[in-house]
Amino acid sequence: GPYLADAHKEKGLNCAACHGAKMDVDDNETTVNASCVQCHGSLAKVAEKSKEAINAHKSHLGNMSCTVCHAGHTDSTTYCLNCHNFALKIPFGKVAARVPSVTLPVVKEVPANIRTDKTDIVIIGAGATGFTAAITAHDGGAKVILLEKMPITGGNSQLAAGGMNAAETRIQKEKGIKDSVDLMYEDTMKGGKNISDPDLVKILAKDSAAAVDWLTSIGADLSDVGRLGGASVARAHRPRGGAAVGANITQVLKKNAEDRKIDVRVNSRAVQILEDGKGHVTGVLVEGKHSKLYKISAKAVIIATGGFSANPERVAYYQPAYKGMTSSNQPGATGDGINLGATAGGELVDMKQIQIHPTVAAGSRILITEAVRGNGAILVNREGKRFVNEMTTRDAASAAILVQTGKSAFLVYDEGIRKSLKQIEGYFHLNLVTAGNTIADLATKIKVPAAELEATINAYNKAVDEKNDAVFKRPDMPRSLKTPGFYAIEITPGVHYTMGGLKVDTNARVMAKDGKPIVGLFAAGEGTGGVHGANRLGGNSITQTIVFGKIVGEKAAKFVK
Ligand code: MEZ
Repeated sequence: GPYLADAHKEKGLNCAACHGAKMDVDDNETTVNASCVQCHGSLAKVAEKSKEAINAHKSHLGNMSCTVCHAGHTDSTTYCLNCHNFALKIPFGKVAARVPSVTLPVVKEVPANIRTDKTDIVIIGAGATGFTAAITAHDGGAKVILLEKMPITGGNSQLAAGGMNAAETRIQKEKGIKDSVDLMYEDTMKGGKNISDPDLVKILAKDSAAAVDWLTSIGADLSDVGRLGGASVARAHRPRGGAAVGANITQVLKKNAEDRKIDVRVNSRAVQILEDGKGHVTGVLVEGKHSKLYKISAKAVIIATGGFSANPERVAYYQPAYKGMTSSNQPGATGDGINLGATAGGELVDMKQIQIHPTVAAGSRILITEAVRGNGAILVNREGKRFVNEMTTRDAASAAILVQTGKSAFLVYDEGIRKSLKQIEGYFHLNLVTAGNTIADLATKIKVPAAELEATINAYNKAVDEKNDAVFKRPDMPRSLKTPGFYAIEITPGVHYTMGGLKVDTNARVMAKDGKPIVGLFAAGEGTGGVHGANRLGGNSITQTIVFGKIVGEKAAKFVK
C-alpha cells in the first residue's frame, strides 16, 4: 500500500461502507461497485466531470464497473492501457497495466466437497457468441450461466468495426443492392481458399439475413451498408453513418441479457470441462477471482471463448513468421477455450490458419477498419505510390504491405471519405492521423515525395472517373480523393483473427477425434474452425457470432430438455 482502501479508511469509512454489512464479495464485485456508484455517481456522471482530452470514464467499451480499473487492496490498473498508450494516471495505480498472456491452471484432481452451483447450460465466454447463445437458450426455456474470465464482458466482439456481412437483407433491398445467399457463399469459400467446411459456410450465408433481422428486433442499428474486401457487393451492415458495429451490438446483447436476468459472471475462468465415466459432459470447474475453485453442474457446456490472436507465443508456434507482430485483439483472446475443448477430447482443425489484418495503426494495437478503404481510401507506400488493389482479401493486402519499405504504408483519404464514415473521427481523437491542406502539404508531413503522391492521387481519381483501375484492378472505387483536407494514417499488418479451432458439426456439437460428437459439449464463434478456411472475409466474423450463437443456443436448449 497505501491503496484505495487505506484512503477511504483515512476518511473514516469502515469496511462495510464499501463491502456492505454482510461483507460478501462475489466475483462480479456487485456490492462494492454499487457502493462506489452510491458515493461517486454513475460512470456517466464521473465522465461529465473530466476535462481530459482522453476521458477514461467515457469508454468505447460502454458501461463498465468501477472495479475493472479501481482496486481497494492492490494496485489499481487502467484497463484502457491493455491496448492504448495514453499517459493515463489512476489514483493508487500503476501506469502500465497490460494483462499478461495466461495459461490455464492444471487441475489434476477436483477437490471433494467444493461449492457446486447447478444450471442447465454453462456458456464460457461473454462476447457476441456467448451472449447470443445465452439469450437464445434462455428464451428456449433453459437456465444458463454465462462465464467471462476478464473483468468486462464483450470480448473482441465489442471492438468489431467494419460491419456484419449478410445477404438478401431488407436493408440491402431498400438500398437497391443486388446480392444473393449463393454469392455470399461463393465469396466466402473463395476468400477462404476453398478449404472451409461448405456446410458451415452455407449456414453462415443462408442465416445471415435472419441474424440481422433478429439483432434489429432486439434493438441493434444495422441500417448502413458498406463494401469490404473480397465481397462482390456491399453487404457489411453497420449502424447509421458508418459507426462501429461491435459497440452497438454488444451493448444491445448485454442489455437483453440484463433484461432477462441472465446470470453473467465476470472474473470467472472455466478451468476444466467435467465429464462422467462415459465422456459425457457434466459441467465445468471454475476459478473465480474471489470464490476460487468451484463447480457448476450442468447438462451442457457451450464454448464461446474466441481465438488466440492475443497469445503471441501461440501465434508464433503456428506461424513463426508472425513472431513479434502487433495484434488488434483484446487481451483475453488467448485461446483458453480451445484448450478446454481439446482437453475434453475435441478435435482441432486449421490451427495454422492465422489472419493478419493489413491496417493496424503503426506502433499500436488500434485497428483501422477496412471500411475506410471500403469507403474509398487508398494505400500508398513511402515512395508515394499505390502498390495493391486495396479491396483485395486481407492476406493479399497484408503480404503486399510487408514487402514495402519499412514494412508499413499510408492509408490516404480526403474530407469526403472522412465525412462518410463515423468511425474515422475516433482516429483523429486518438491522434493517429496526419492532416494536410493540400496533397503536397500532406506528402511533406509524412515524408513522401510530393510530386509522386500528387501523381498517384490524380491517376486514382482518373480511374474513379473512368470506372476502371487499369493497374491494380480495384473493383470498387466509391469516391475520388478531391476534397481538402487530405489525411494519412501509417499502418502495418497485425494479428487479427485465428481461423482454426474446435471441429464442430452443423448442430454446433464439438466433434471428437473418432468423428463422433462429445455428448453435451457445444461450441461456436472464433474458437471453432471450418467457417473461414484459410482467410476470413472482413465482416464475416460478427455474422458467425450471431448465426452460430443462435444455433448453439437453440441446439443446447433442446439437448438439455
Ligand atoms: O471483420 C473484420 O475483421 C473487420 C470488418 C474488420 C475491420 O477492418 O473493420
